[in-house]
Amino acid sequence: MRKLEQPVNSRRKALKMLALGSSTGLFGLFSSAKARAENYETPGYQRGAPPVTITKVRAITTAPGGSNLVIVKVETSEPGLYGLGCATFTQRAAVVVPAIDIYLNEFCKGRDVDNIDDMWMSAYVSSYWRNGPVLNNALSGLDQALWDIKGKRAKMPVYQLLGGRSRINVDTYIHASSTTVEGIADQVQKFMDQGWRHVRIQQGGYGGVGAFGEVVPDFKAANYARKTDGYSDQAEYLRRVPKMFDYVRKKCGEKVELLHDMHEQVEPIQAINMIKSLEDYRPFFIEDPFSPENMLWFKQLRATTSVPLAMGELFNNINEFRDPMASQQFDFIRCHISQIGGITPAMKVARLGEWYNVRTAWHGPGDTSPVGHQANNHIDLAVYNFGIQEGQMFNEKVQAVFPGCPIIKNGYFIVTEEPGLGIDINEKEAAKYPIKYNGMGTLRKNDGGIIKP
Ligand code: GCO
Ligand code: MG
Repeated sequence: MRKLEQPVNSRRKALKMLALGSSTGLFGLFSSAKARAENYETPGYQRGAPPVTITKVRAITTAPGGSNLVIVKVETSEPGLYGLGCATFTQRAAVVVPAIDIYLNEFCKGRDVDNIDDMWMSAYVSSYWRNGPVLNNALSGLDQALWDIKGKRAKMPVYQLLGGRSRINVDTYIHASSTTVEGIADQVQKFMDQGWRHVRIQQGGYGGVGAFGEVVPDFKAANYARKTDGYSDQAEYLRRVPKMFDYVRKKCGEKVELLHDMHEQVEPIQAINMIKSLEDYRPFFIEDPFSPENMLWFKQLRATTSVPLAMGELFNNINEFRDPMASQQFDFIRCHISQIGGITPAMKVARLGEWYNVRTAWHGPGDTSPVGHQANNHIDLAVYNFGIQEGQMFNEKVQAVFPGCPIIKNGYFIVTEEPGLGIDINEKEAAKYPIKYNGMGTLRKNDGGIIKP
């Protein structure tokens, strides 16, 4: 069959069509991207108003209650509008400051305040290496401050942005600690009379430090290690805890919920045996039976006893607790929410817990700042699977530094309807209490071996 010669002009026409096709294709491509961009409407409340941007991210340190606190202040392009967040890593407070003042400030300047999750994730990966206590705390300060700003702009308390109220207020537990069981029982009774339903009982410091008489351990007699190092008689501690529960239950009755923090200070197998021996005293929860390095032991603990367990103030990242939560190896998640990066990740942890009946019991002693406590409280008020909140009473100095400090009434942290996190900072007052450069004390066994604090 004879091949048809293509007339020149038809080839030209074909080439023209081809070019036209591809340019329209290209035009289509660009126009579709442009068209897609056009679908992203400037939100109504922004139309006509330039987006509110971050002008400065800076750290404020203070220690009015004795604990080193780090607060992040995010200043914005809207006059008078700023947000506060907690970045408190009390044992290394000074190293969190440059992560905020140098890196986060540079990273955030000029950016829109509204896109919190995007800001969180972009800042989180911007260091490439991530998931550590210093950078997570800095990130938390930024994150909480952005939620504070969004609440102020929406003229709503943050809990409303997190889904609204799920309960009247935030039930708390308070600490009863004394070197004698009589002293502990008196405090428990006092707190019950003041309206608390949940009380944590500790004899002496963690691991019973200072409660078992003046004992000179062998390592001190041998002048080994520093004079300031502490000593814990683990065996004595393990014998005393059941006796403490027994005495307090007999003195204060069956109704009060009793909690205890083991602070991961004994060998895992010892912890399992001791917790089993507490079943009859119905603890509300036993906290930190193991250190985060010993998560594998939870399987055996779970198989040994049904005493409720709480874990997690030392957790920094999802890899440490996602699977143990999903396999229900403990009942309460105790994250120090600035240690995991703030409200944004804490809400994700709470939601994860909901599906596995793991309730929240966020870390909240004196080295969570009042701003951090407000962040805890707003989450606690909103999420379904709230368990209990560690309570803290703030002295006058702290209240003077932090106007809007959360208060406890009848055992409840009261969350107000103030916009944002409902708390402020008086920087002049804060400057009166400079932070100190101290870490956690060192604790040793009789022979001088280190005990994880
Ligand atoms: C708790 C904690 C604290 C920590 C302290 C460390 O349950 O409240 O265990 O007491 O030891 O926050 O700085
Ligand atoms: Mg604890």
